[in-house]
Amino acid sequence: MFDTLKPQPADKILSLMQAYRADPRDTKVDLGVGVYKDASGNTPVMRAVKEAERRLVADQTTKAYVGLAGDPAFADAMIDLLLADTLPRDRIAAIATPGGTGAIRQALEMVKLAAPGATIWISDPSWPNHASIVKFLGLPMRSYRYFDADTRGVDIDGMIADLGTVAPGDVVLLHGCCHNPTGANPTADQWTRIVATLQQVQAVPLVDVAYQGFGDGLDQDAQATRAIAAAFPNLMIAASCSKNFGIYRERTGILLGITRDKDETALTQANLNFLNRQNYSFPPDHGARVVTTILTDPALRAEWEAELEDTRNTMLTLRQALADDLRRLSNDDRFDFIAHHRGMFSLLGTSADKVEVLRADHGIYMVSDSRMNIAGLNARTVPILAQAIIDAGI
Ligand code: PLP
Ligand code: TYF
Repeated sequence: MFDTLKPQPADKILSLMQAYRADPRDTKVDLGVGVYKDASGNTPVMRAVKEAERRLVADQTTKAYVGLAGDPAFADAMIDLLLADTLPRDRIAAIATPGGTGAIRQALEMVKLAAPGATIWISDPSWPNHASIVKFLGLPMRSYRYFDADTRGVDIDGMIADLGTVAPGDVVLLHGCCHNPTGANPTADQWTRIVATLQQVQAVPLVDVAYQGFGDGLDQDAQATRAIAAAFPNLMIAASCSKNFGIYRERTGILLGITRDKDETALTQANLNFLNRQNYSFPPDHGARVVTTILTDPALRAEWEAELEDTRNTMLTLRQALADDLRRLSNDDRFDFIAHHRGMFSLLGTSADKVEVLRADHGIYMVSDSRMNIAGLNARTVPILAQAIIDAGI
């Protein structure tokens, strides 16, 4: 059987992670995979997570199965974090999933089940797994313009024009905040235009929220998602706890299906449970329980929010420092976009050849599309990167 297999395309982000690990240079700088790193290059377990895990180990009396949708308390806590009081609870169906990737996968499986002819619209560019999973499931796919290569901001007119051609019932995948890979995000006014356009064409939004709290703050980063949730009868939200709780390997995420009313919620919930059962039965529980413990304990939650806020501010400081150094070295403002971008990433907007020069000559690793993980920098490496960018003629 296995002799019929063909090699599969590698994930360029994960291949880069391996190449970095194999590089013997001690001056190497990892701006590849989207994992938060502190100034010494470590990805710490957050304080509130450590404490929640300590309590879980001490207090947990059983590891028996929970339920196909996961722990209902996790759904309630995540719905509150994502949507606050935007919608009545009986309009929301929810399943816990293995990470945000699991949520995206289940969302697309749901499209296959509920609307097999629907086209999935993806931003150009987007996180590579989006297109890869859509393709794997055999769903029709199209892309919409998103990034303005000149300004390195959102090409809002191109985006609105493309979204205006979406057919009723098509699914439009949006990054709720902190766009990956570009770092460019619509303003509040631009989101209003996007929502109006999607309403006009009767699209079904699928909002990917993988970085809540990494951009402008927990509530601010949820504003677009909440505006979308309030504006459509049906939509899905796929959220990841990997980054904002720093629990990457625990595989913790959630998929929300927003419905018209409580009868539709019951039907949607039953189908989401069914999808979980077809794929892995019960979703992982440990990370979800850690998240629930933190979100429902005021003191732990305050501790988590404070550490997340430090993380966010560290990235903003690094952005500003890099933009300032580049302004000084280049004697112009063409790199100011780095300070305006939000989230972990900025797309530098240069060629794969220049990215290769940075890797070969300077040991600086960024994804071939020129995406840099800002959190991979520190006060020592910011000037090194800035000088290398100038030396490479970017
Ligand atoms: N969506 C986007 C845009 C991402 O960048 C990521 C990566 O972390 C995910 C979803 C899902 O991540 P995970 O499956 O690790 O929770
Ligand atoms: O974009 C990133 O770097 C993160 C991590 O298949 C990631 O989202 C990368 C690739 C992948 C899963 C997670």
